[in-house]
Amino acid sequence: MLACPIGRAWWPLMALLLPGGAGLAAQGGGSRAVLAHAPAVPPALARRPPGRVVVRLETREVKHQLADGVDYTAWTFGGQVPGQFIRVREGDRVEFHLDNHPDSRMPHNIDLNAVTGPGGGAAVSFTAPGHSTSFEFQARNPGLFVYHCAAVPVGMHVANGMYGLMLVEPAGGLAPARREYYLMLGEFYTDGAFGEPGARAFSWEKALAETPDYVVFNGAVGSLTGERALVASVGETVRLYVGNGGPNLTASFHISGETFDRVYLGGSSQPLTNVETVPLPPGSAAIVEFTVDVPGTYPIADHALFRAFNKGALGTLRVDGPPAPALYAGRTGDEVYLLEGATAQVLPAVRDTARGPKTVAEQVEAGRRIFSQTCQACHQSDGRGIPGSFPPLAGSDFLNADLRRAVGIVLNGLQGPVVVNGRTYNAVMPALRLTDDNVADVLTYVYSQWGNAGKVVAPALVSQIRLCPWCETGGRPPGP
Ligand code: HEC
Ligand SMILES: [Cu+2]
Repeated sequence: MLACPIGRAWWPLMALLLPGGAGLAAQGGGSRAVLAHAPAVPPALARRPPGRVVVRLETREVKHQLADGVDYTAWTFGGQVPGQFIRVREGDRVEFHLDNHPDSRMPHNIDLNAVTGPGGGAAVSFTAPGHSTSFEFQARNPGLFVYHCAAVPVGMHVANGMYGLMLVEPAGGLAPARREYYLMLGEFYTDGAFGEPGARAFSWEKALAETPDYVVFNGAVGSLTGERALVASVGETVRLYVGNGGPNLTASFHISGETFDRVYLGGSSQPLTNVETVPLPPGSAAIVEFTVDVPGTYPIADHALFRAFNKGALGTLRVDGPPAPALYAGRTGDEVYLLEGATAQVLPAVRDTARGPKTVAEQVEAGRRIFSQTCQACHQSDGRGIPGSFPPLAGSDFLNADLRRAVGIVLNGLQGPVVVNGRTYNAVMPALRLTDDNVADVLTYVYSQWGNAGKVVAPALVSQIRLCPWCETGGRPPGP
């Protein structure tokens, strides 16, 4: 988002000429704030003087997709989880309207942590279905603040998705940043296991025990992966507005491979610098800034890792641009690591070649061990994977259709959407550091199990594919 170069005197004209072009549009008794759905952020406010701003937010109860095949009735501010991003300026007088959709079954209200006054507006904004309430406040403290519903039972309204962020820009505006994104973590407590398909309902027991099935960015598993990954180019400054809606867990916001240059916790004007992980208790937010220097794919995660890999709190930042070998040289070696004096007996995965190639039975046996050490954590010991996260290898049409592709996946990893037995998975399988023998054995094992196609993979084929990854598909991993 670039700062608007147009001076103060031009501001009123700008608002008329470009409704929405700079965060506000002209309207009767004030200017109407432009709201945005995550991961978008409304445009910067062009350093205008403080004024009267009208914010209209609608509460709606909607059918929401938590994960592939998993539906949930979310309660929302603006129709999505998280709620729409509100952007005003320090000193603005905000005329706030809360509209509760006539189809709602619940009354709702709003507690804005940016408001100075009892309950942050909750007491005066209680709104029955089909009604609209309004109240006014001055945006006094600059910073990034959470808002949420505070109608009883409060925890349940928040657990159903009723939270969002409001930015109060400081009087002098924010420094220009090429990219701005809105990310919010939240938990879902359902009457099913993670990924269990169907229409799921809220679980009071799990919410009380603080054991969510889902911990996700922007309301759903996969909201920031594949085609929805965040993007930037080398040299650009990225500003993330990151919040935690909770309702229960403290988040540990992290991007793997990117140290944050500056982190402004809540409304602080003093940044923390060179931060690896940002602690975000429920009901808090931070502005996170960094410049991207090395191209590639960066995992965005809650560093509480079972939430990231098993409950959904995983996204992607894709950076394009020229390589930067001075900062990051990529892999510079890959060889078998043998303990000094080790023999084939103590390291059974490496075989005495004098005995000739392994029999298929030997390959399957060796592959079983590699599978339990390397693949099982994700694909599970019975090869059935975890719905919504890790695709099955047992009876996988994708695996059985193309042996060379399977070898390529084990060598190079896989990301982006992939359809296995009619279900789409969109996650990341890392490249695994295995020798050619290991890859041949583990795939021979996988093909020999669970009704799979019984193919045998020779180490020589693996070496050939390693030398020429994705040869057959012109250098790109084959898609669905
Ligand atoms: C860290 C977790 C993880 C590990 C470890 C892992 N995988 Fe995967 N694997 C995945 C994910 C996630 C996908 C789907 C990736 C996507 O959505 O693009 C996948 C996809 C696959 C696929 C293609 C889809 C299918 O179900 O047929 C194959 C084949 C596969 N993995 C084999 C293996 C083998 C063999 C190993 C062990 C040598 C292994 N994986 C280890 C996570 C993992
Ligand atoms: Cu509510």
